[in-house]
This record gives sequence, structure tokens and C-alpha cells, in this order.
Amino acid sequence: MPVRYNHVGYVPEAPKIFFVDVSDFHAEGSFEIIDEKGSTVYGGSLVQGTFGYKGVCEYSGENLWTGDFSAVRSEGRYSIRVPGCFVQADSTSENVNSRGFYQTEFFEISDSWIFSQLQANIKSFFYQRSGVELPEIFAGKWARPAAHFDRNIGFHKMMGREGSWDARGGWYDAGDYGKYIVNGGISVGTLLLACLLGADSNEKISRVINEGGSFEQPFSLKEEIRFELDFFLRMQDMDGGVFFKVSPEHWDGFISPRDSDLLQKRLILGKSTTSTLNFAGALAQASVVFRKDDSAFASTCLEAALKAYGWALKNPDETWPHNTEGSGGYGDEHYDDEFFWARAALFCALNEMDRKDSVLEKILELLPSDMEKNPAAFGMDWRDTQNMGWILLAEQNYDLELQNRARDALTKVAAEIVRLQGEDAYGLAIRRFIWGSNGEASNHALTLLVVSGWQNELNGKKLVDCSREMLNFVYGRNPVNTCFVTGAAWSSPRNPHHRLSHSDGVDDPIPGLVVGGINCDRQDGHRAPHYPGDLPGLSYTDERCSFASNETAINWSSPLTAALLLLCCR
Ligand code: 9MR
Repeated sequence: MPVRYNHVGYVPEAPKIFFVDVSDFHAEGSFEIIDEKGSTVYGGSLVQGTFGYKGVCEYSGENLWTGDFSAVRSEGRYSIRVPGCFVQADSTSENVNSRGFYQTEFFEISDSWIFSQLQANIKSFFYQRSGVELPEIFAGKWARPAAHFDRNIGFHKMMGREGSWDARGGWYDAGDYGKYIVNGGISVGTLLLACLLGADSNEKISRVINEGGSFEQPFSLKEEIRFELDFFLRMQDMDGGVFFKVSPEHWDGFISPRDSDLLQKRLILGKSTTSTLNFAGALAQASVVFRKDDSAFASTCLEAALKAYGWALKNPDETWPHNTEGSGGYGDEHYDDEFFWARAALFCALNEMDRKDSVLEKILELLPSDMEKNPAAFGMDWRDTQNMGWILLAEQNYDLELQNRARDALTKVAAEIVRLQGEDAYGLAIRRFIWGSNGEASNHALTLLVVSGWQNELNGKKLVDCSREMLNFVYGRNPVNTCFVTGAAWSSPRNPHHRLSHSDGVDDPIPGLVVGGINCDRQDGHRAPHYPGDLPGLSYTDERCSFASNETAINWSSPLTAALLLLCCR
């Protein structure tokens, strides 16, 4: 199928760009926008190349031309028609009629789709809740009974520790039933950042952050975050260190949580510098976000964060549990970036609580060298967390020198993202598609949106527009013609590598989940997935076995949630 567009929609006042692959498709050079009644509302010409890119895309083999219908601003449902095609590769497509034009499925032009997607994303965290019942009134056909209580679980033998622990609650990490602090930390930290930045923007967003109770959004974003934080607090050991993960003894099959309970023991594994610092960073952020609503909870979070930080200072290189028998590794032996995040978050929290003590003094002393050691990146993930440090420092007002330095570094990063976007056929700043490329693209969008907040209007708008182009990729304008969010469009994944979706007896997968997407490393090759071609950009398949391209994960949903939320603040 030769037309590449956002399958969900475009926003009225934003640029609206699609691409046509002319390699096996002889476009005549024109296109039309058709409304739901079948009338042509706009006609335009295709222009060779995309953004700054001309020629054959090296990772997809496509020769893309651009159609721009930014002039269409009325809300409604539309499709794109490209006349004059002789389709070779796809001649059986129902979308190609006898007159030889290609017409896409319908998509929206509206202000509301971003908001609906935001709600769907937030709700996807609700669906990932472990240990609690999901009642039908909120979960609809995906209702499920409580399971995986994790109230009284033992420690893996590698820990040499007797007894049991209460590790209930929290979100499942991904398509598996593990609960991991490292990845939970960056995910909840990203959502907390969204709360921080969106706090005073507008009434609609304030409701998303503070009010739940509807089918669309059972819990406010803060309540959803708190569900994870309560689990985090349980994962802190007496000495301040934080356990690494809760894992089944062996990998679960595609069975329900209840069946998993019947078949498997669940265990606590490890206590590392990374898990303890991710905890410290996230909990310190939480103390700021929850201060006004619940000062007692905020203090609990801050005390727990300080205790964790203290443990990490004494144990600065405690490694991850090298065990992947029943859960993912999340192995990382580089700790500077986690220290930076934790210190930046604690710096903000201690100032916020007016605790100008010796810990704060010491942190202030160390932050400049943290900045030195951890240059700002395009985005953050479970392994490289320094951007959380940079963003938190850029957004605080307690130390203007640090603020300036952070803003300056991130502004340069944003300029580089924009420059690279101009060189890529699909407008991405990604130069190699790795595991979770949709998370990466969403993180790039998030960085641009954050930086746009302190630019003048013109520069700010440019960054916002660039961020939209990255989301266009996630929502369908990509070489595999797929909207990577479940339930969002006609092309959304039907068979994600997601145990909850495959064990609930419901045909439709749980909605609002982001799959990893194109991943040229194809680590699932031994499962024989049917990738549509050999080129790196074709490394995605909507098959359950493809854990390397079609698994969902909370750390890919969270930057998308944050980016959508910030777009709604505009
Ligand atoms: O997202 C993780 C990716 O960056 C790693 O390369 C990959 C292999 O270690 O693991 C991914 O995370 C998976 C985790 O290990 C287990 N739960 C599912 C996660 C998403 O695929």
C-alpha cells in the first residue's frame, strides 16, 4: 500500500503531510482529499521527497513524495485519493478501484483525537494493574478478576534470604507478568513529569491529571501513578535499598494471571544501585507532585527517596540480578545517569519542602559534575536516565544558573533533533531502529515539547510541529503502514505480544497500548516471525511471537502519554 499517513488523524491548525511511495506506484503527481460524502474538498500536487530527503529511503526502499493538505482545517473525516496509479505490488487491494486510483481509509481532522488518545493511553496503565480486580464498569469487555496478589512472596534463592515480602500492586511491565523497578521508575517518572508540566495549563488537562471516575478514564493520572508508587514503596527494604523485580519463576505462557497463579511461584529478585536510584528519582518527583493534595504522602515519598539515595551512596555499584529465567534483564552497569536523575529530583524536592539541609548542600555541590559526566540526550529510557535530570533542572526556579545551563543544553539537543528530522525520509531523528523504537520516537517528541515551553512563539511552534511529525510516524505514517497503538485505528496491532490480551477470551487486544515497533535487530528470529521484508525499516510484524517488534511496554506508553498531554496544553 503506497500511501503513508497518520491513520488516526491530524489537528486542524497543524501541518498535514502524507507521503506516497512512487517506486511501484505511478502517481500522476496530484492528490485529492475526499470527505465522508465522497466530495473532493481539496486538490494538491505531490512534491518529490519528504522534509529535506530526496531519493530512495535507505531503510525502507521507498521513493517517497509528499502531499500537503495543511489548508484543510474543517473538522471531519477524510481520506486521501491519489489518481493515476498502476499498482503492481498491491494489485489485489480493495482500495484500488477500476479507475486506477488509490484511496486510503478515513482518518480524522479534529482537535479531539489527541485528547482521546491521551485518555486511552492513561487507561492502558489501568489495564496493566496487577493484583486487583478490573471491574466491568471501567474495564468493559476486558474486565478481569484479581490475581497475582504478591502479598506473601519469597526471595529467589540467589538472594540467600529467608522469609517473605509484601510486593502487591503495581503495573505489569509489558507483555509479561513481571514488575520491574527500573522500568517502572522511568515510566512513572515520565508520567510525573507530565503532571508537573501540565499542572496549570488548562481545565481539560487539569481534569485528566486530577479527576477520574469515567469509563474513558477510570482514574485520574495522579491516582494511576499512585497505584504504582504504592507498589514502589513496598519494594523498599529496611536498609533503604530497593528490590529489583518481582518475577515468576519461569516465563509464563500466554495464560491469564489467574492461571499463572496456579502454575507458578512469584519471587523477589535482586537489589541494585539502578533500581534504588530510579526509585529515589521517581519518589522525589512524586513528593513535589503530591505535595498540595496529600502532604503526608509527599513526605513519605521524600523520606523513602532520601533513604534510597543514602543506600545508593553506600552501594554505588551494586549490579542487577543476572537472571532472566522468568523475566527481563534490564541490565545496566553504568550508574552516573541514575545518580544524576536522583540528585536532580531530590534537589527540586528538598527545595520545594524548604529543607535546606546538608544533604541539599552536598547535592548542589555534585550536580555540576553530574551535568559534566552525563551530556543531555535526545530522550530517556530505562537505561539512560540523565534527561530526566536535565529536564527537572531546566524546569525548576531554585537555582537559575543550573536552570540556564540545563535549558541551554536541552535547547541544543532539540535543535539537533530538528536537524536530523530534516534529513530523514520519515522525519525521525532515529538513525537505527532498535527495540522499542516507538518509545524512542515518542521520547524525541517529548523532548521537543518540553523545550518548546521556554522558546519564543515562533521557535516554540516549530518544535511543536516537529513533535507532531514524530507522532505521525507512531500513528501510521511509517514503512509498515501500521498504527502502533492498539485499538486506535484500522491498522492497529491485533496480535501484540501481550499475555493479558491473549488470555482474556476477547478478540480485540486491550486498547491504548503502544507496541515496540520497528526493530532491525530482530531478536525474535528463532520464533520465525514473518517480517514483510529484509530491509531494516521493515522489521515489524503484527504477530504474537514477535516480542522484539510487537510487545507492549509501559516505558513506551509513558513518553507517548506525556507528549500527548503536553500537546493538549498547547
Ligand atoms: O525494552 C527492553 C529493551 O530495551 C531491551 O533491549 C530488551 C532486552 O533486554 O528488553 C526490553 O524490555 C523487555 C523486558 O526485558 C521484559 N519485559 C518486556 C520488555 C519489553 O520487551
